[in-house]
Amino acid sequence: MKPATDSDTEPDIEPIYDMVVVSNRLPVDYVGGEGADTQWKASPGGLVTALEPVMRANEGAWVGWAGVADREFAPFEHDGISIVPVPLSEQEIEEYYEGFSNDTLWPLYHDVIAPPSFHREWWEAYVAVNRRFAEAAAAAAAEGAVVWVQDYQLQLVPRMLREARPDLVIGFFNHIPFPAYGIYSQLPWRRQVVEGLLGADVIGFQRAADAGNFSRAVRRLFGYKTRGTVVDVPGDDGAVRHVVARHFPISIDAAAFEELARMPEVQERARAIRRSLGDPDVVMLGVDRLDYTKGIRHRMKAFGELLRDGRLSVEHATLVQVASPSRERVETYRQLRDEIELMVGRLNGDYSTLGHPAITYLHHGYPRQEMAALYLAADVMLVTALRDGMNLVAKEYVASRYDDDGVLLLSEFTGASDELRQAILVNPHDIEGLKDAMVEATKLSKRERARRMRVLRKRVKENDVANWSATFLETLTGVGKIAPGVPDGLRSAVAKLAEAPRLLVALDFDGTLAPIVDRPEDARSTTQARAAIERMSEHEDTRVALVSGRALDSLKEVASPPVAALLSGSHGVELQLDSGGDVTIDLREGELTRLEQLIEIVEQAASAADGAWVERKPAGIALHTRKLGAGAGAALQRSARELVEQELPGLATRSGKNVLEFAVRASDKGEALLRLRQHAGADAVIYVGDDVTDEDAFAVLEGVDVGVKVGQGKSLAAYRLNGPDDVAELLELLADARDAAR
Ligand code: GDG
Repeated sequence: MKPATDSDTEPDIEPIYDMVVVSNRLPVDYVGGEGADTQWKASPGGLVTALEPVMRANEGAWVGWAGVADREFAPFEHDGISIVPVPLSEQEIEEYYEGFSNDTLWPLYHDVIAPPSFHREWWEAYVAVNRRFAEAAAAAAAEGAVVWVQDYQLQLVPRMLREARPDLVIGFFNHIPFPAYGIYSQLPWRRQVVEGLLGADVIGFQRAADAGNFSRAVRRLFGYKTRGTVVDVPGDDGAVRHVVARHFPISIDAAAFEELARMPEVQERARAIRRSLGDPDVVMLGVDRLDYTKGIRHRMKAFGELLRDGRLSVEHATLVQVASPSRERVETYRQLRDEIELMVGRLNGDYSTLGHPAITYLHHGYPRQEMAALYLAADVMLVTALRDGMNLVAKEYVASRYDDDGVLLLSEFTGASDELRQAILVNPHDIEGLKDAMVEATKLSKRERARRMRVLRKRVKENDVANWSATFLETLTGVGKIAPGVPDGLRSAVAKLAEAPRLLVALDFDGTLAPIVDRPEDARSTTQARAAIERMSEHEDTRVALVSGRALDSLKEVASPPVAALLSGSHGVELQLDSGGDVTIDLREGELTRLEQLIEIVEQAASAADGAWVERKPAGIALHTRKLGAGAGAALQRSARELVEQELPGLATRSGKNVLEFAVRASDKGEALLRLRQHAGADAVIYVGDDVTDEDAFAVLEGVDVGVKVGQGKSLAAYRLNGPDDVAELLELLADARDAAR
């Protein structure tokens, strides 16, 4: 295969995804095979669990590396999520991943526990690979989409994305700590990295302290103003962009862990584990990736000294250490493994007796179920990290202990220690203190264990991973600020609007008046909205307009608009200004010919794919791919687009969710609204819509006009509502106010 270079970055994907996650690794691993026989296996990490529901609900795409060098894969669909693989060459894996990410940034961000290496060629590879990820994300993201970039390997992506696609809403989450400026400032590329991050709208960290360190770095390096969690970033045009930098502590799927732990076979396995260890009184457990940040040596040193001093004995207490293999090609990690294995050998040689191991050391990865059994088998969980963004193991242990038993010993240098205050908190550098805490943990009464564990469990259940992603995305998209009902600000704006002598009430249909349904022909306005519209239409000085992307005929069919309503269909191409009157669209000769050709090309392309259907519109055609699934749908859209471009270059295209439209005459809802306003002679306009195409209409509002965006997503509208029910309430308020004003 040809090596991945900067030039072959044209990803084979349509910009149709409203939600795009970008992370170094994909949620699937390449297993083997070629072409159609390529096999993939889900790699169920915490992030996948957290984002799966969001991704499915939004038909999202996931951009990342497949975990194998020098291979290119076309985008595909896996379990309802569209996967967009980004290729990495062997050299890039060495320089960008093992080098700059894991041997420069990782040690630097973990308070230089190990010395970071700085190499200029690693930095160059980091820049090049970040650019490739940014390009892939830009290619997949629909207009106004939300793109959520994950972790320290991709810190330059937010800015690169913003430069390419200013329309996007960009979030970034840093899973590891962000160090104090004194340490961060060692990085030769410290300005570029902060600039990279500031391309995001929201930058998330694990702890408040991390967010504070970041804000300080911004002030020191650029002198930008920061107020609380907001950074003011000046743009080239003098305008200021507000970037939020704050903490969003990550968590786990607590219910899933509890469910695992409650399985009878897991409990039986937990008992078997204890028996195999010689049934000691106390099982201590450590579970970590084999990483120098995790404090594995400190914990073993403390345990060894307790055995040496006779404060613990192997008949009474044993230590199980799972150290799952990690980054084995990085030299520091090889050395660490040697050191730990030497220590384990020594301690076991010195203290184990037949049938009573001092330390059971396991250099393996285990299935989740086995992890749950280990958690259940452990009386004391040792989390002694020297620095850790969060530490999910601590939370998994707590979630598994539905029996309210077990003791968590937790380093205060983990993010988790901010929340899990009822753990026995330790400073792992203080070996004497650590030893005392370990002995204390073995001596806690059952009652005290239960008291602490109940509080810990409550905390982990309340802030689970679904909560984490929802909170982050709410902050990012502004949806969190949409309270149910009509907000006060909008109420007063409506009161003012109602005083206008002539008012135009312009409304999108699908998703605004009518809830979104599977079959477009089944869409209907809410009863309440219809009633309010009818009331307003009775007054000659209030004109109601429906402004839709649907063809006018289809709009009339589903909306049954009042006789007096003005109608705009096909994104403004069709206008009906008098009931029963002529639709103002007369295609010129050339346009008619092009339309016929267009219909032929698209219908032929669609006939090749089962489930695709085309909708003829007066000045264009829409290709619907919803029933094909995202992967096949995108492929069909791609081929249709290519065919049309070849045969009829220069046609207006518009891609929406599962639909690709071509038109022989370009128009949009903004142009439609200007015509409608003029026709109605309106002094003021209110426009309500939920779609990206409604943004063209919001863009032409002025003065006292009111724009209301329904649902999440970036918008020019000044107000927001949750959905059609709240739109109905708004229209009722408006109808009342209009009645009262006369
Ligand atoms: C980074 C940050 C932050 C481990 N061994 C096995 C296994 N694991 C699972 C654990 C846990 C996860 O891996 C490890 O998560 P941690 O949070 O403990 O640590 P990092 O890998 O360093 O993760 C960290 C995290 O990102 C999330 O933001 O908390 O601070 O460093 O879920 O259970 N899972 C299985 N077999 C193993 O052998 N199945």
